[in-house]
Amino acid sequence: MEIVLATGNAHKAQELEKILSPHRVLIPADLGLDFDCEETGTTYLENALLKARTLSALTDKPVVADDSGISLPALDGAPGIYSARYGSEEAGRMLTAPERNAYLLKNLEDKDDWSAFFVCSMVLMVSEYRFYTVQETMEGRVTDQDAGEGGFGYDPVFFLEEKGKTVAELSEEEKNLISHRGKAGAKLKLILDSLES
Ligand code: ITT
Repeated sequence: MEIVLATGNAHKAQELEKILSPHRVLIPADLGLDFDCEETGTTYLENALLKARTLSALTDKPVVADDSGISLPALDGAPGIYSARYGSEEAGRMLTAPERNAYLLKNLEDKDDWSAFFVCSMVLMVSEYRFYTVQETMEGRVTDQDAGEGGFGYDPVFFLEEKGKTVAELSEEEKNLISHRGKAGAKLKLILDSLES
């Protein structure tokens, strides 16, 4: 099946292409669509639904949207749904991923608990009144020993005890097997398979 992904994040699209394979993942630009969505929700699910609805209004094809982020109990759940723009308001410009990671580490300087978890809320919208939602997590901790070139965003500073590595040190396949996005996508893939049969 051919689906359109409601994202402006090229790394996410790359990951989802593998996760949902052999279903074909298009991005809005492939269809000449100008997709832009203000994320005004107060939860991951609300934002994922907003992105899915916005793109669904522009195409008849099934749409997948994902809203994700990282949360730290020591920071009362921050940055959470604001993970993409964490620290950017204070800086007066959009920070790069390494700058955001440095900002996170600075905010953790006086904290003992560096445990963290990623969340991914994913929506498959077939039509306005037919959609499926999944939300998954990946647990770990933030490290100041950043490592690895893979993945994106907070991956170089997200350490997995059981692997002895950061997420950025995992192969794409390894990350997809255990990540918040990989697990959510695997469930939605089963639904996509069932829609096709
Ligand atoms: P779209 O909304 O256009 O899909 P985005 O990057 O703004 O792209 P989100 O609103 O879902 O996406 O924000 C998620 C942010 O959380 C993302 O920019 C990363 O900083 C972080 N993030 C999410 N998943 C991640 C992952 O698997 N590894 C590392 N960082 C991740």
